Amino acid sequence: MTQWWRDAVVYQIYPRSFADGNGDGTGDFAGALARLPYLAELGVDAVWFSPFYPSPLADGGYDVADYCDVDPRFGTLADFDTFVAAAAGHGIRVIVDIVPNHCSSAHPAFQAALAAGPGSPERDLFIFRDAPGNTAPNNWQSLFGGPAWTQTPDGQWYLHLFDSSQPDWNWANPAVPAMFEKVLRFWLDRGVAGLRVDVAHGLFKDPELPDVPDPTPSDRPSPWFHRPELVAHYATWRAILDSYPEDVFPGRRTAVGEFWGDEITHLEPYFIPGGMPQAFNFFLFQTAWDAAALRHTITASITLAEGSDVVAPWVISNHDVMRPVSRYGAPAAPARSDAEVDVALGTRRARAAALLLLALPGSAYVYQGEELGLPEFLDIPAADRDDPVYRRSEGARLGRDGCRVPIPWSGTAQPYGFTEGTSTWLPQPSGWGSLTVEAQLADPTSTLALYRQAIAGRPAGEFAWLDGYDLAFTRGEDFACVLNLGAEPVPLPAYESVLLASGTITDGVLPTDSAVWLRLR
Ligand code: TEU
Repeated sequence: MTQWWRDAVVYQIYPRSFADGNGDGTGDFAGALARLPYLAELGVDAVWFSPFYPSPLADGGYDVADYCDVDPRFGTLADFDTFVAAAAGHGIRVIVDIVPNHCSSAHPAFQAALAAGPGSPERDLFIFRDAPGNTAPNNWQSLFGGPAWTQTPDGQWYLHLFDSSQPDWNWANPAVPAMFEKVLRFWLDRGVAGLRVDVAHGLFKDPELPDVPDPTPSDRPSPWFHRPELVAHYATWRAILDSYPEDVFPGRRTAVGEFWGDEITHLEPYFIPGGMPQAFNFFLFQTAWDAAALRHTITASITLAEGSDVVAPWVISNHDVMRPVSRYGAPAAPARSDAEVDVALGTRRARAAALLLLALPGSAYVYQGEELGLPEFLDIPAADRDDPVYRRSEGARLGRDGCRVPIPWSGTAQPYGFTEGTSTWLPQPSGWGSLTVEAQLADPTSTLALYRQAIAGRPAGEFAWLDGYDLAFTRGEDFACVLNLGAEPVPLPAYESVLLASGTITDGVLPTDSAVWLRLR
């Protein structure tokens, strides 16, 4: 059976912010359904929905209160099924987000654990501990800031690697993997093509729960990340995926793990035969705008996947990180206000990065709005900010709201066609009229046009670095992608034609901060 995901382009939908179908200012399945033709025209092979399950939305839905239903704000299970069927009609597969490390404190199992009290089997589904005095059981810190433990009224503490409203499941209790197997089957039986696995390097914890010398949050192997049990665990999930027939669409079901690491080597254990089919490669966007550094990252990434049947999709943005335009447009330090971003510079570089992303071998994930070249909205008023990262860090970290702003579809002012209502759940900035889908569809030089052409014309064939360039490679016999990250224009190799360019090519010269796809002679 085909492994369709090996070279697919997958589009990430953040449901709250993609398209609103009922006028309440929050995105939903009805809105997404109406925009399916847009996705089909963009040419993507699949969409991945960030969580849409019943949730208090304390962490944008990554706090799940029921893994097998749809939050009424997004629609119903029937709306989900309608979307899956309609997407299939456009040749688009659907991937859902599984959040196995933690749930919402509103989940019935956690509520039952609170009620049942210390020592109960209900509490053993989570990680509850006694601790002497008024100090937490150990020195672990939440990734969102502050201690990773919260005390309950009866004195016991529970572990949460993220927000205090996101208690961690106890994966050492066999009831937890058994429950998640049912969740997987629930969605696979509904015809989803795959799963995105949240915090895939989490789940299992060192049972001793030891103090660590340096509790600063990081993604290196630790008593809570990259535990050895994970590899065998994901082999069982792969077996479930592979047990599904090729009924709804050609090819196997897939799963993509959100494995973060501080170093590429931290991901090595997952690249084995029979591992989770895909493990995100976040190193591309974590690498500075520097040709040598990017070249090093790309080589290491390709080497990582060699010899395994695991794919490491390329990513330059998602709902957790600053949008590329703002990242590349404020190279010295992460910007904290819109005034610090050189949008023109960032846009040139983000367009070049898109041609890199879509020319590299293997699959690529595109986050909604990336194809429009949206900048981060950094100047969101404090009162409107929603991300728990902002709240827990008391503003020391701005959080991720700026990349989650509702998509501008049309018109020249807020809400830019996102909703038929007047307001949106997060504010949109003024001045996005030229960035709307409508405006960009009318402009053959737009970033949207670039993405559409690049997705339609992705190269195939063997990857090889092109000698004599800082950052250039060939695919097969006659395709080349050349990037210029330097300060001077770069003369291009002899070519038959320019297939696609992120900037303007004159006299066979590639301007700075741009990329080109060439048909070689
Ligand atoms: O993100 C995971 C995440 O943020 C950490 O695992 C990661 O280690 C670190 O932040 C990167 O250095 C996922 C979701 O994508 C995110 O939106 C959620 O907030 C988070 O899990 C909790 O569910």
